[in-house]
Amino acid sequence: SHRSSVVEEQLDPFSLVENELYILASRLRSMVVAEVPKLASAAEYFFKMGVEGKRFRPTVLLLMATALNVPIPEPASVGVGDAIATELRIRQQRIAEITEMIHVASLLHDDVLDDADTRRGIGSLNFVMGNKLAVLAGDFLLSRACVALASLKNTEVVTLLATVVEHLVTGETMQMTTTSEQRCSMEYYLQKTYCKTASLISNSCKAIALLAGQTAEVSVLAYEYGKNLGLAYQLIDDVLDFTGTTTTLGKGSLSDIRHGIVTAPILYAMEEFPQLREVVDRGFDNPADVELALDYL
Ligand code: GRG
Repeated sequence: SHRSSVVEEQLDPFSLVENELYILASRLRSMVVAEVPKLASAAEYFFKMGVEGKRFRPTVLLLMATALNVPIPEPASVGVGDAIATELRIRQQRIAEITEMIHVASLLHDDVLDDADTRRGIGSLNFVMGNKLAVLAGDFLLSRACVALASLKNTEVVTLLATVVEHLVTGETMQMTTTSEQRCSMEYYLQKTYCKTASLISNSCKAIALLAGQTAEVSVLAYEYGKNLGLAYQLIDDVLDFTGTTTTLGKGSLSDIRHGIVTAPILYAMEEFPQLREVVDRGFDNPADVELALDYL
């Protein structure tokens, strides 16, 4: 019926930001243009059509902007309110772009560190162009993100997103240096996951709220929302590593456990089956231990 189609339309929040995501894609492509041809082709690699990924972060941020932007009262002269609202929204679009650039930079460096050969269903940049260009392309994206961030002229927002980069580096280091004690700790897992995944989402959500002119109190709520969403996003990603296929993941499944990385599904199974801890303690160097652990899930 007409009524149900209206309801469905209202229930599809993504349609609210579809056009802006389209604009974001082309903005990003122009923001990552480099002068030196090799660097240009490396930097643009994951901004090409068809390999942009899910665009989860920009989607969340633009929806957050939609939820928080209070309509600006129309002043006496017609159209000024609209102009202010548009300017505000453009600044928030910049945050969505910067966030996605930081995210892609971290993916490029991550694939070098992990020596991964696939990403988003195609060859990783390090696989296609080598480690050196992948590292440099990541640095280049980060630099372009910094310049875009500075142009917003909002020191609080600069601090938020610069701190995220520290968190990404910290999370990756925590993952790399996990001791056997830490491997079995849910607290360690959550701290690492905050740094690796949730910090970028939570702090960029907070930046959207601040730019919307919301109070400190509301900006903390936006932060908390982003943090919980980010943790949930990583938990689902962890489950998919066990249940997904190469086609759905864009990479091989069981990659975490094969790299000795213990994620939430194993931690929860260990709570239920304490005998699993022995297997986890051995570190999953032996493929038979991977099979053994899978039996508990
Ligand atoms: C240079 C900024 C920078 C950081 C260096 C390597 C590193 C430190 C951090 C890596 C952090 C990392 C890879 C975290 C994983 C985050 C994550 C959930 C990635 C997958 O995100 P999706 O599924 O990917 O949203 P798509 O492909 O859809 O964009």
